Amino acid sequence: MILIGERINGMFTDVKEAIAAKNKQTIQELAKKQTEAGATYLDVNVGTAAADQEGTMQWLVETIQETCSTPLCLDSQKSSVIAAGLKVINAEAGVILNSTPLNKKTDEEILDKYIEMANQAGPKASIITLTMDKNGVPQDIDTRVAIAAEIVQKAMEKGFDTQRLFIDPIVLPVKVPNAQVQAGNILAAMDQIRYLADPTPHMTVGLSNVSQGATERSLINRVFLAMAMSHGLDSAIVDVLDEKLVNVVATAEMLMNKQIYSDSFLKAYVAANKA
Ligand code: THG
Repeated sequence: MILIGERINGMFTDVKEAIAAKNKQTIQELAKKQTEAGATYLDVNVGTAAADQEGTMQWLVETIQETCSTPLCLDSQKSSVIAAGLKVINAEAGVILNSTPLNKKTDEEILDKYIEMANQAGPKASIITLTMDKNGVPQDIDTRVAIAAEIVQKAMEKGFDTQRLFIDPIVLPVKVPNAQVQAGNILAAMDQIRYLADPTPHMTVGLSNVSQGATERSLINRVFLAMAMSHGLDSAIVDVLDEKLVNVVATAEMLMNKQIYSDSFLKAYVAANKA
């Protein structure tokens, strides 16, 4: 499982305050703690408070890389913010450009631009593409799969390895009225997306979206993660500091026969992830 640590996000009060005060320590500690806990990548999202989003992205990337060599997942809806991060990043061990829709009303060619940016960033640069197009976020299974198919087709046309592609079916909060059906729709869409190409594209989700505003947040996150893994999810943006969530990942992988069973399979998983 490719775990992307969600905590360096200006949506969280401590990160927002650290950005405003240019307090490196808070950011560097979150980078180290998430790496220790098993993060494969660290998500980096400036949030909405900072006036200079591009400059803030660069400050976050530089601050993290002073203490930590875990690859980064640059998270912004604005390509200029991703581009700013890429200018200062060390992407030798990989980087994820998070994220782009297939196309937009204002920019039909947006995915092509992300493919170009990823290619410039190096052979290990990947892209998260949302199953979203100029008509917005689809609510049904078939439209999600159809958009995913177009994404895969475009990548193949451009010679972009499908293993550098992460498809995100967009998780919505289960608490939002009428959104409860979406969790099941996402699982059904993933059942088809996983067979769109060989080798299969990665699939990822912003897991904590599902429980936003709900009680029992961590329980909802953990259960949905286990369910999604059994439908082919191989990556997720998660709270890796939730130890029980990481234990769910290890257990699901063991039950799916991806990790060998031993009585110490939980410890073995974290140790293997750190190596
Ligand atoms: N897909 C992709 N990228 C994403 C998302 C996605 N990036 C952002 C987000 N969604 C994933 N990351 C988070 C991070 C935090 C929360 C949810 C998703 C979260 N935050 C608390 C809240 O809103 O209640 C903040 C709590 C606090 O202030 O302390 O839930 O879907 N590709």
